Amino acid sequence: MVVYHESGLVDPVVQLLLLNPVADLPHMSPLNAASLADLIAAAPADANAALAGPSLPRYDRAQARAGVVHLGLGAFHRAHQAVVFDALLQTGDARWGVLGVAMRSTGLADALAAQDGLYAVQVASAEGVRWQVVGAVLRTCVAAREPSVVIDAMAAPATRWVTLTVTEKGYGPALADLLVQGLAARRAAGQGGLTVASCDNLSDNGRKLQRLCLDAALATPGHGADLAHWIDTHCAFPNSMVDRIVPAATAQQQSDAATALGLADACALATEAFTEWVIENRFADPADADVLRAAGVNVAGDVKPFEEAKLRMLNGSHTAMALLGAVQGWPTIADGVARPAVRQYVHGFMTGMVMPHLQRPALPAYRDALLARFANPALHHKVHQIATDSSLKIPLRWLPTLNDNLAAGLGIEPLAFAAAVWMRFLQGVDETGAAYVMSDPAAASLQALAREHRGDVPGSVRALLGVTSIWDTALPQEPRFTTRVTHWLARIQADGSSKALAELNSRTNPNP
Ligand code: CS2
Repeated sequence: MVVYHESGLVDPVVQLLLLNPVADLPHMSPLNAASLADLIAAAPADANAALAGPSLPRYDRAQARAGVVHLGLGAFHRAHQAVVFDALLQTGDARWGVLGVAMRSTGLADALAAQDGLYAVQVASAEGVRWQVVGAVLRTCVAAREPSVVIDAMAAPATRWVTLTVTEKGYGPALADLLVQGLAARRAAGQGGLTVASCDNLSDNGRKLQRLCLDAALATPGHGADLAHWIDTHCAFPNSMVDRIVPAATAQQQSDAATALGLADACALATEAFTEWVIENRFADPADADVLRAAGVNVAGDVKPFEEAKLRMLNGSHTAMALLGAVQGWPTIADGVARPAVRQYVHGFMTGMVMPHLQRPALPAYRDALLARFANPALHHKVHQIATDSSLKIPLRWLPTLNDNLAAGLGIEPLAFAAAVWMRFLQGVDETGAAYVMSDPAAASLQALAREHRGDVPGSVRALLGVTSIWDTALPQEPRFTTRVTHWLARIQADGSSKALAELNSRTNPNP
């Protein structure tokens, strides 16, 4: 086992691993550069495919350069962008190695460092399971512990990109400060600009990040305007849509990795076969467009149709199911869509409420593929993981759909129901009586509001829809919405969410 030295915050994933150590693998060698060399020697490249062994990074990692500084080293980056960079390194293009930066938690960064940045990804779908060892992460560090490493890396000649997966709540002053310090150092060092690519589930994510950086640069004492001008003219902030379902890693993946590789991997994780990255054609180095295309990335003039479809269909359904699962007490998304009523609800929500406003082509096929992905039995994607930070996710995932439907005079029942489920979720106890802890920066204030109005449905709805950071100002004044949320919360409180859902399905959602 890796010994984690912790002085501050512990990454929840690592915490889980610490609680569930892989006790039965005490004598196994760790995955690292030396054991990878042994694996490669034992499985020559041509034999690899035939034997269907794990796919391995066969390029010379010692020659790879850290061209990418990634902020937000977590499971998602490691199973998504790092896999693309790994594929580019595999083609012999040595520019795509990654410095993986954890923002605060030290556990994963240090565990990866102890394995020379290597980790195994289990790619699991109904069709089967394959393993891939990813070699793109060359080094790791922790921004809160060693900010100068991040700033120096951003100023380094080899660095070409910064990518980010810092979650919805990460787009604040601390991030802006770090990026602007790094970009200022780069400018002072006389280096060219960077591509700074947000890979978070925000609409218009590139432009939001650009605004954050420019505002922070402008506020820099002394040379703010010059710095902002340099960033604006030399750096590119493409919008992007990223998609791959990557549940938080558990000890199960460690023991599965041990079986698959014959090595102990404290950083193993699991994901699905599906992966998609659509990125706006806006790069500091325009030649990157073709390079990324060759690795399967969709470089597009306009990301919006893809981003809207993904946020509203996938993430919108995820949040609705996560809250319902938390309230009803089923543990994973796959458990949810295995229930005919939940499947019918999600199908009806996407078809009736979301799809009419989207431009992505072939939406029925996209919807059906999503339902199949949700049903993936191998993923064990926990509803409480997705319910995390719902107060920040709801505005991005539900509000545009609600506003579009209200503006067009169309029905809004599925999301009125979901809003009522969210209100029931705030009670912190599911319908079987089991208590849970809400993980949300607004948990304390939202739960206090819910408690204050307990037993008073109209009062609860008024108070909770009055939280403008979530619901904005127009919706809470819209009786077509408020009366329906009140109806559904009353039904849920009186008869439970299953009966309420049955009523909703019988009224609005034709059986798929
Ligand atoms: C999920 C996403 O946790 C969540 O909020 O909705 O992480 C989702 O799995 C990804 O966006 C899929 O690409």
